[in-house]
Amino acid sequence: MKITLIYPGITESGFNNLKGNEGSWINHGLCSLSAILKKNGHKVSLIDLRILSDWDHFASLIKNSDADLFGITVMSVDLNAANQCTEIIKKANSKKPVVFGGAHPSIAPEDTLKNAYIDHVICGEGEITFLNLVNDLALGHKSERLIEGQRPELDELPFVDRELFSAREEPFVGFLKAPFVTIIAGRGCIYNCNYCQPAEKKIFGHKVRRRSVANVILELKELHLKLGFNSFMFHDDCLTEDKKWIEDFCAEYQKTSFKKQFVCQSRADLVCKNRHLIKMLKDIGLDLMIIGFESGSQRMLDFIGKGTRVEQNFEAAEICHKLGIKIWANYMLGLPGETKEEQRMTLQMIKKIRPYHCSPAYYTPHPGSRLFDYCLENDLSLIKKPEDYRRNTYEPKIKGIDYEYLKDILYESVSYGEDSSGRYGVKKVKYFLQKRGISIKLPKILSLNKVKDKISSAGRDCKGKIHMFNWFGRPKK
Ligand code: B12
Ligand code: SF4
Repeated sequence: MKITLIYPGITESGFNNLKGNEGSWINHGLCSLSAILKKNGHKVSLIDLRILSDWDHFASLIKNSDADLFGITVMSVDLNAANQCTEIIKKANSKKPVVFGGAHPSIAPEDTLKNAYIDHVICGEGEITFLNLVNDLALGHKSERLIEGQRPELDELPFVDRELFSAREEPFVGFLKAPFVTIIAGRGCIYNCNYCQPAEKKIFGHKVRRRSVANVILELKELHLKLGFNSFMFHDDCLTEDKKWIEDFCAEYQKTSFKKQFVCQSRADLVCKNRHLIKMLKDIGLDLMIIGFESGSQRMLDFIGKGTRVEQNFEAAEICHKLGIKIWANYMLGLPGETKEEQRMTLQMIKKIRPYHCSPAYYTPHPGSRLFDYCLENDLSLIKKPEDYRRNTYEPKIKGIDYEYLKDILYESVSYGEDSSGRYGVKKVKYFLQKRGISIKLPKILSLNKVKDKISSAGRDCKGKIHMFNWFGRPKK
């Protein structure tokens, strides 16, 4: 069969825009589906909405398409875009099946099925079940509309088909050397943060399934031969959760004699608990650690079910500083019921942590999480449409939060990021002057680190495809 997979991830940046360096990243879910379909003799192509000019462009591709079936990956934010794709496909040829899968269908199957154009929805992991469905449909068999995905043995899956996406993956911070790749060593998360779970458990189950160390190393070696990459990032939600796996990985990785920078995500409590693991990871190339510190208020950390303590946030940061690992700090502002005092506590926390990069978000309720349900039950959400599920710092999300006040906190907090102090320092001054009715054009001042980042980014891509991170500069729509 000829299958066209669709990546509809245009909600944040729109069409014709591999916006920000993350915008260039492959979608591992689709690449994994593609690999198994191709291995079983099917032909697979991709429509990546991010590189199209508009809906007419999409419609013309569909009109000329010889695909027998379309498969669309859907995060909650992209639901409208995915539905629009389906409508265009069905208007062009109502007989071609459209299959939805991914986070939103797994979390909210009934909501997904509301779109009568969708032929099948696969919940959870798709490799085995989608392949079976495609094979059945090829034989003219009928199948259920809602199908529960069967979990694969990760080591038995072929490596993801990176050629599906035409764009080169770009590093998202300047000090990471290109070529850059993203990789996933496992699926699932055992933790229970209220702003996230049970979504992850609905997609991947209650346990973490990790690929064997040998399997991951083999993929890295293959990638080294094919792409000669210099840096990489683990997408795993919490890579350091399995002590034994990390120890084995570090030992085996050392044997490759690779000298590559890498990035992974972890939690403050785990960094504190297993500092020797963090040292081992640093020794083999860990240069940046993404940590969800989330809040400087213990009451808020407890409210979101993070399972960490504010003191652990500080201790984890100290461990990283001592080891020379840069910190990418995720934190939330504007949680339901958060007081101004608590917001200032988060600001103070960021000041003390001294991250390399500050990555704040206004708390955004996401479908599939307990906090999302809490916000609905208590009529707290300002979210009106799926697109509003994007996490950002320019759209109010929760009733009762003083977002004007939060802006002060936000700008001051980001100024403590090592990479952005200059830029946000200027933004901050502008913002405070504006508040006093003074509008001036300040020269663009960059911190030394930002200058270094910019130079290395520019060197990486002379076609100017790279846009530097712009989390905060977006104008209000
Ligand atoms: C990497 C990642 C990103 C990357 C995506 C890069 C890319 N090009 O895909 C970046 C950083 C850009 C990103 C952004 C966002 N992300 Co994100 N991201 C992830 C992360 C950590 C890994 C995704 C992944 O590769 N998983 C591994 C693959 C194998 O799993 P998978 O994609 O789910 O695919 C499997 C199944 O779902 C299914 N499947 C998937 N698609 C399809 C299609 C068909 C047809 C079928 C049959 C099956 C199927 O089969 C696949 C194989 O088993 C996940 C968390 C996680 N652990 O999955 C969050 C996650 C997907 N992201 C999430 C969110 C909220 C966002 C943002 C909205 C955050 C924001 N900044 O506002 C944005 C939205 C971006 C957009 N679309 O506009 C949520 C989604 C929740 C939801 N309700 O939709 C998740 C689940 C994290 C969480 N727990 O909150 N993200
Ligand atoms: S936020 Fe991270 S640590 Fe918490 S449950 Fe979700 S994936 Fe796990």
